[in-house]
Amino acid sequence: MVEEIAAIMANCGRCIVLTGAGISAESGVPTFRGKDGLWGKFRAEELATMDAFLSNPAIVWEWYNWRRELMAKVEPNPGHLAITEMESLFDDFTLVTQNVDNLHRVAGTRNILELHGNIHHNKCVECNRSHDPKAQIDPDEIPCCEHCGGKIRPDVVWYGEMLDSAIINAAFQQSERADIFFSVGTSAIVHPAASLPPIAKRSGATLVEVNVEETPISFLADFHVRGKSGEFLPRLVEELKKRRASE
Ligand code: BJW
Ligand code: ZN
Repeated sequence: MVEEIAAIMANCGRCIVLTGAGISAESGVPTFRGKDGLWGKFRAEELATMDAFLSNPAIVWEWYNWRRELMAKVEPNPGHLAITEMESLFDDFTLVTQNVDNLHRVAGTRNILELHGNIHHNKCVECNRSHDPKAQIDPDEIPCCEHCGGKIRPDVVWYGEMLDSAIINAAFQQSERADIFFSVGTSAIVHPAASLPPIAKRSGATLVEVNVEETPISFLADFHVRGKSGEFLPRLVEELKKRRASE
């Protein structure tokens, strides 16, 4: 399958890669769903909401402090690095990520649309103004915004919140124009990100899914690679490089 996909890629001008938590799993970052998606007795879905923050900001900050600490220690894996190399092999390449862990940037990928924000940034819960990125926030003394007195929260997108319109619109536009679209390490259930692969497919792109499991979009994929992104993507990039070199 590697050769077949690389052969198609070699004739493509526009490539999009959509990533989810699975690409960072091999770096040691827990995914959201499945058995790793539990934190104490809470599910991620119960903590990543405005309601949770309003009713118990301390526990939400404890969760984010724990994740920030973990994410500050981890490093990009061969999957992230392969995507960076892939970018250098296309004139038109966009990485759309649902991840907030910053690992794609650390890996050196440049054209990135971060759909769900960045866990290392802070903003005001009331007025949305950005605040100093501080590694840890004391859950018992959450700092307040100097402009409006609102509590400081992580600058990420919780359930029920709108995504940044410029970022999601750019992701929609690029998906409509893609020649080849990779959906990597995402359960493809959280919208609007989950609608990007079907949009690309409808617009004529070849759809490749790389996931250790089946997802709701697997049936749409032209190629469903059932395996780890950190193992498959480096092999694919090597194959593509060989083809590009012999052009
Ligand atoms: C590997 C691997 C390896 C493991 N290699 N693979 C339309 C229909 C129905 C509902 C909605 C809809 N439109 C909007 C909604 C509501 C909601 C939604 O989608 N709910 C669904 C659950 C049904 N969406 C929203 O609320 C969004 N806002 C919005 O649309 O605003 C307008 C609106 C408002 C109100 C009502 C209606 C519309 C916002 C979504 C924000 C999501 N936020 C989070 C938290 C971010 C902050 C943080 O990190 O703290 O984003 S939730 C969480 O899920 C996080 C992730 O980015 C996101 C996606 O998860 P992901 O990345 O796919 O991870 P997993 O764990 O689910 O999957 C990992 C995968 O990797 C698995 O498949 C593994 O098999 C695989 N894997 N190891 C390859 N080595
Ligand atoms: Zn404020």
